[in-house]
Amino acid sequence: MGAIIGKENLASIQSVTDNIPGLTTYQCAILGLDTAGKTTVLYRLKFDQYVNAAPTIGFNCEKIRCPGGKSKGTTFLMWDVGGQDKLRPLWRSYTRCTDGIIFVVDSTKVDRLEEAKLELLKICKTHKQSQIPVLILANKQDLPVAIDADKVEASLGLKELGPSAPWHLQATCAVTGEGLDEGMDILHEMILSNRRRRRQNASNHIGPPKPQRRKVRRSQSTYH
Ligand code: G3D
Ligand code: MG
Repeated sequence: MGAIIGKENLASIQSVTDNIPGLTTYQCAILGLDTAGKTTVLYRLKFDQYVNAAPTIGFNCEKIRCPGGKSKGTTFLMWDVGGQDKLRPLWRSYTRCTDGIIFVVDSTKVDRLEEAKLELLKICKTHKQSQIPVLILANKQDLPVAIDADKVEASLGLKELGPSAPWHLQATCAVTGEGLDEGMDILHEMILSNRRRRRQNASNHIGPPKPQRRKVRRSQSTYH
């Protein structure tokens, strides 16, 4: 005989599975302007080595398992979506049901930071309601012309995003993998606290059962 799982039970099952690494696979979209380093980040996380990939036409998808830190064993299904302006309208479909977003920024392209800022703002506005956590990677920090993470943060106007978008900015080099594990740990933490908040909101909306009302015919019709 099948049992019916109510919303409250489902929420408590989720809170248990969230704490067992590998039991839940989180969905994550990797976004950012073209050539920021999204695909390099994806393959660095997947294979723990540098892969020189061709420009992405469409998307790449990989299941990755965090190797260390607090998020050790946590699995993510990563969607790396092309960043050319013609492909950006697709981002919306990839972020609709996602648990987290990784937004990759090329820290050497100062002249493209305004464009990156507008795209990031658009994403955060679209998901204001669900408050999807965003991990921003100030990438290519190995290159001498890269501006530091504080300057990237100021240029993207992250402080102006407000409480509707939980975010964290991490300095990275996707070629060597520096900064990626730390960033993934924080993204994982932000996802867990967002899920806890959503469960809390959902359980607040489950009130006591409503009294049954007698059916009353409120209108009559002459229409046959
Ligand atoms: P995208 O998927 O965002 O379009 P890619 O970007 O991952 O394809 O990377 C674009 C180029 O940037 C690649 O070089 C890649 O090797 C390089 N790159 C990515 N991350 C870093 C980084 O952290 N440091 C440095 N130095 N280079 C990086 P090519 O030469 O293939 O264009
Ligand atoms: Mg790519």
